[in-house]
Amino acid sequence: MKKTVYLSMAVFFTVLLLSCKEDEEMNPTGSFTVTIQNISEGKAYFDAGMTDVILPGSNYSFSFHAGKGHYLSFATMFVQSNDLFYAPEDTGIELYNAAGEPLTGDVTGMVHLWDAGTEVNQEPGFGSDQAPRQSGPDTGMNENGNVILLVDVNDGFSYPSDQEILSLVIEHDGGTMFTVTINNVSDAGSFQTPLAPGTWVVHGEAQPLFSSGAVASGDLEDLAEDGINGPISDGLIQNSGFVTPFAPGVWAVYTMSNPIYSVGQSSSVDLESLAEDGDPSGFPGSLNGVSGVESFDIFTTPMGGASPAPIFPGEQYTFEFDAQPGDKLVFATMLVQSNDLFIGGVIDLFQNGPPVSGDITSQLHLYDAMTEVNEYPGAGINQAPRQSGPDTGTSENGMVNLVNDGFDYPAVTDMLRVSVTSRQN
Ligand SMILES: [Ca+2]
Ligand SMILES: [Ca+2]
Ligand SMILES: [Ca+2]
Ligand SMILES: [Ca+2]
Repeated sequence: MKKTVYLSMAVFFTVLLLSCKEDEEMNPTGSFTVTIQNISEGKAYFDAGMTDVILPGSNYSFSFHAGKGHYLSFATMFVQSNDLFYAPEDTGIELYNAAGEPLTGDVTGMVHLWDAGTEVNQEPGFGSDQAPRQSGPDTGMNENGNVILLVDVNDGFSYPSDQEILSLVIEHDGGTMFTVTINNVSDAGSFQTPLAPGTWVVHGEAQPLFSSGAVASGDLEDLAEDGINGPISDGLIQNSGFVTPFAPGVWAVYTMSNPIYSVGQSSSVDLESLAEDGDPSGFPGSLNGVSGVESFDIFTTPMGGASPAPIFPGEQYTFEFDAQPGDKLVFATMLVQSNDLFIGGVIDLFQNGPPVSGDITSQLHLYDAMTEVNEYPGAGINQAPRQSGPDTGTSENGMVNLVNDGFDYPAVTDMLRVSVTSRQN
């Protein structure tokens, strides 16, 4: 009986000893899942603003940046009317041709007089419900119509030609910058009218102000009947801005030096392709066998997606790996609406013992691979969405740096959220 107890105790201690030894020899590892989410607020338009009242014989100019694929729309009331306004076609004026050449010169022929369809027309310059004479805003007989070209209205009144009232001149100031001037030339003719405070917007394929043949918005009605441009402009401005996808990228777990980028060091050809063209495909080959690199892969397909693609607002990439104390994670993903910018970060995967978890976005930075000269964000002709092919643009010194090019970018924390979940093994 005694013997059995001693034997059992011996077995127990042996097992205890063995399991302790095993714990000592085996490094505690962690399993990690990283999620990179594009949290940018989607914007329908690129830029927007207001125009002032333009009296006969005067003009108003405004400037903006735009890229290939951008259009200009604007609207300004023909004041001596009930609800007429000047504007281009509902899809706007295309600012670059297919070859990427900017539109310049006198483009008055692209501007038309529209009827908002919201107030019954009276004789131009005489109607008692027209802005200069009406008792207050929104006075006049409801028309219950649609936005259509005045030439299609047939209201029986005669109107001055567009060219007798205004001219529109577009200048290209170099790079991605344009200046547009609306001239009120009605002082030279027999019918004089102010052009009311208006609105402008730079956009992609869209009908931001109205759709020809459809009912006008209440904000357009205010602009067209009363020259009230605040509500329509505020809506456009709030819905305009720089928004970017993020491209497929690369991650690595390592112990020694960052194998993907180092500030002040030359970009590798693989980093150049990642940063300029969103193409990380060179990394699996070049990271293979690098000293201190323990694991790595590229991330290419958005969660829930079927094939490699950038992540647009609301979308995310995710990847998983195991690591042990002393390991760091690095990853990089291209800011797509740029020439060669990427967001990267280095994360210590174990801090004071347990594997890290949580939101690590504050540890990320916006870097410039310095392999291609930066253009205006979201408009440059050599940036990935608009360039004629990969690796197109003017080269620069190639030494990775924090971005410092004088352009405004949203804070990293307003564009991405990167979070880590982990468990100790
Ligand atoms: Ca009307
Ligand atoms: Ca009116
Ligand atoms: Ca650059
Ligand atoms: Ca490029």
